[in-house]
Amino acid sequence: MSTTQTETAIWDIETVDPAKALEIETMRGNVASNPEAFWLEQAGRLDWATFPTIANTSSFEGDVSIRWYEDGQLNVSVNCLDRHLADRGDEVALVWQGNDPGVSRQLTFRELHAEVCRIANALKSLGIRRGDRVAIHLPMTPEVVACMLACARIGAVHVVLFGGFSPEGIGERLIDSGAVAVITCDAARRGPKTIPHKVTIDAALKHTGSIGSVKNVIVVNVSDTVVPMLPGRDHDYTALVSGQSTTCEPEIMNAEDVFFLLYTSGSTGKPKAIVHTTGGYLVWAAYTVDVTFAAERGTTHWCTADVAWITGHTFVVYGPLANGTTTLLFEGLMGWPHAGRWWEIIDRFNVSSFFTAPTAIRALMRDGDDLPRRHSLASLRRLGSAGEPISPDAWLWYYEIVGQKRCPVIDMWWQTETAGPMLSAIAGAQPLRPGWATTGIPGVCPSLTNEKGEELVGSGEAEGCLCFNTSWPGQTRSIWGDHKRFCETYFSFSKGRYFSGDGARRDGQGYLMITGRMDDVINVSGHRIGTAEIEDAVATDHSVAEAAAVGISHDLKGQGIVVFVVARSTRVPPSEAHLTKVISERIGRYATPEKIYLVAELPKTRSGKIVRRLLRKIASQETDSLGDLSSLADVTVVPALIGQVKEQFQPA
Ligand code: 6R9
Repeated sequence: MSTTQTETAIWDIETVDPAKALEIETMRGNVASNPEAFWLEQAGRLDWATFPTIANTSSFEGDVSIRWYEDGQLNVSVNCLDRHLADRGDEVALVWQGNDPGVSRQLTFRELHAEVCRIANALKSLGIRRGDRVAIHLPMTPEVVACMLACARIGAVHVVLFGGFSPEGIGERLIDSGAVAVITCDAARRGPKTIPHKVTIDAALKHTGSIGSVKNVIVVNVSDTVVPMLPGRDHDYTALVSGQSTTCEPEIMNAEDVFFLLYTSGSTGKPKAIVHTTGGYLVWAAYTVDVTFAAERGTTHWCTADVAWITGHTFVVYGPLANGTTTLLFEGLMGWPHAGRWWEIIDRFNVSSFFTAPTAIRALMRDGDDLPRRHSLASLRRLGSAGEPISPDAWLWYYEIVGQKRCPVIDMWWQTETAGPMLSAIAGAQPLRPGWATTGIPGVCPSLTNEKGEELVGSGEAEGCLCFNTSWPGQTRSIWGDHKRFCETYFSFSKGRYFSGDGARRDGQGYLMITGRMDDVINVSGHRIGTAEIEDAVATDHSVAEAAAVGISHDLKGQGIVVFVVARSTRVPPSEAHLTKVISERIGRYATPEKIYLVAELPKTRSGKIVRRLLRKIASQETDSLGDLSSLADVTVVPALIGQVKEQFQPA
């Protein structure tokens, strides 16, 4: 898949620091010999009202019950704020860079604490109580972080929703979660555009009608947009919050009380809300950020993910703040008002760890090497990537051009369901290898099974379905309101294991490479080909910025392959014949696509995942039944794409 030469080059780079390697080896040894003791020790990363005496009481059998730190009690906001007040209260907790390059704000732990208490008191004044669900529908502004923490303070369950969801999409989620309140804004700013929020919520609430349970809507003024306000239901955020007291007694939660719900992106069918609970989640957030990114005090951590994604929850909000490090929040767009915007922010705020998704890396790569080279980027120490497989090409570009060959690139594999990274290289402890999500972090037990769910035992070369044999503190407890679906989705495939839905390949050293979602497998005349395999092959060609492969039905072969390609430069686009040759040479003739479409953009969710379901429909000329588009970052991509495909389509 990746070029052997490339792999060897990086594999040989001496990144191993013997002291670090020993530290991680010791952790692995400890967790293997006494997992209870290891995980209780990790619980010591937090301040508990009642320290737990037991760690893991989970069972993957029968009615699946995942439980951690059962007799522990704590409050998340206390761990992210109060406990830092004494020794770092005046250090910056949150750096906010506004959409407008001239607007930014910094909040110390003390300031953020005061704001969180004010909001918590405001929520209580509306009758919102422990266990109530509160939907948060805000752009990347300081208020989104403060509101999440305010929910945590009073024990309310937050449900953060993407700004880009349609009214129907939001309405459905409000009904499913039983939300009693929504916190939104007038309208969000995204680059040169203003995106309506309040009117979307109004339409969503119309959609929920009498089955909806929302009693209150709180509206933050983000862009001075005049919006209709319904007396009795709608409240202006400033008027409601500013006069409140800056102290608020935290609600002491049981470790297994529900902390938040998060809807997974891009899935078809009824939306599913992944349930995370309080104690295990926060231990896991604190642990994973520290182990993978070394959360040192006084450093600034920037994860570009939207907070409405699991990566935003764990790597923007809870992980950094629980560790007492500074987290950066950026309201705007990557390339606006100029292509070097991200690099400018890194230099301006001395970002030390930077974390983004392969889709963004590919887009930055497309803009060329000059832009990052024009910036110092000297503050960077670690680079992270998650969300999709990263091609060796993009990995190397990130490493060489952004990291200047001095910052390790950490490819982390995780899911909404896992709450934090499960597979990840640990800088210094092991050699890095582009395209490989490396190994399980200490405490997780990945395994591969065949298609019948039987474990491919050992650590030798294999390819199969990625499972986990034991629970971890941040594991999802259920699907909200549908535990049966939870058991079936994750635990029925392989007895006694959590099945991730992804495929993976293992090499002789136990390194794992993600081959893509198992449902993204295309079966051409009996040959099973992962979409990622085809996309990686296409991406090795330098003319290609991005590619997405889908299967369409084919009379003879069962399925045929269609590839959508975004060229790196519109001046010298690759030819279809050339790319077809690249694919058949790298994978085999059986992988020869039926058609390659050159397109300007691919349809993506706001977390950057390519929506292949939609491409499949477009490739099959089924454009009148495209289904729910609510998770798309930009719906205008769809008609453009249909037009480009129509132009290039030649009936067989
Ligand atoms: C964090 C997040 C989960 C799915 C997951 C997998 C893909 C995530 C990856 C990766 C290859 C990585 N994925 N990280 N694939 N390499 N480093 O993305 O959560 O939105 O729930 O998506 O994303 O397919 O199953 P989520």
